[in-house]
Amino acid sequence: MSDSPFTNRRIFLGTAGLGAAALSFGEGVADLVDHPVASRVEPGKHALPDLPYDYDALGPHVDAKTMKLHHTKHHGGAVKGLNRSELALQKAGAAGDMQPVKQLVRAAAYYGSSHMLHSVFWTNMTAEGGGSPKGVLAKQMAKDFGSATTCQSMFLQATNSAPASGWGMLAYHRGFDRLLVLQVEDHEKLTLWGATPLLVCDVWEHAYYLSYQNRRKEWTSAFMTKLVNWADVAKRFAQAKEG
Ligand code: MN3
Repeated sequence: MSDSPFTNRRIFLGTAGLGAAALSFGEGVADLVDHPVASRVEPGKHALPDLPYDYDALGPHVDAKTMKLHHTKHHGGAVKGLNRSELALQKAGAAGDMQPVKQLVRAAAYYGSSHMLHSVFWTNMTAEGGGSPKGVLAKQMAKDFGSATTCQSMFLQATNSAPASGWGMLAYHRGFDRLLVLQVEDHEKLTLWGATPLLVCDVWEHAYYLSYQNRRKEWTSAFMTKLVNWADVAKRFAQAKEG
């Protein structure tokens, strides 16, 4: 079972059978982060990255069961869905069959974006997180939003009001040379082309429901005040600016 754009999205409470999935753990998160262009991934060869910490590392702000479900079933399901879509597209291309293309390119965007955003999300958090952004990133926030605090408030407002299956995002747009606050619907909609995600907060219910139930604002507040790894966000900003 995996999240699907075409079937029931709210399935996670019914997928409690953990540990049975034969997921391939391959490339680390850093490979997606540090070499976003140089490392080619062949169609169907995406791998679920390991987390940079244990499943219980972010307690009490995110419980271990949520982390394990989220990583193995939701992110893992997205990796499988992406691989499946890509291989089906390859097969359709080889057979000269264009009929399934419409559905498959949509599925690849959905699952592929889920894979990308979750890979950023895990590294955006740390047990010793929260506090204030510093250095060049804080200066850019002040330049683009008036202050780093305003940027953080706007990020939270956008995240709290994102679609039920969605994300909040702080991104850098190289063409504008500016930071942007965005919302994401599902994983791939409401984007602005050319924007590189720096900080993302998952507000699909699977990200927080076991600990926070319907209290999304408590989750996003804990995310901002206790979990955000500003050093990772700053690193991503420097890389996005370099191009
Ligand atoms: Mn998620």
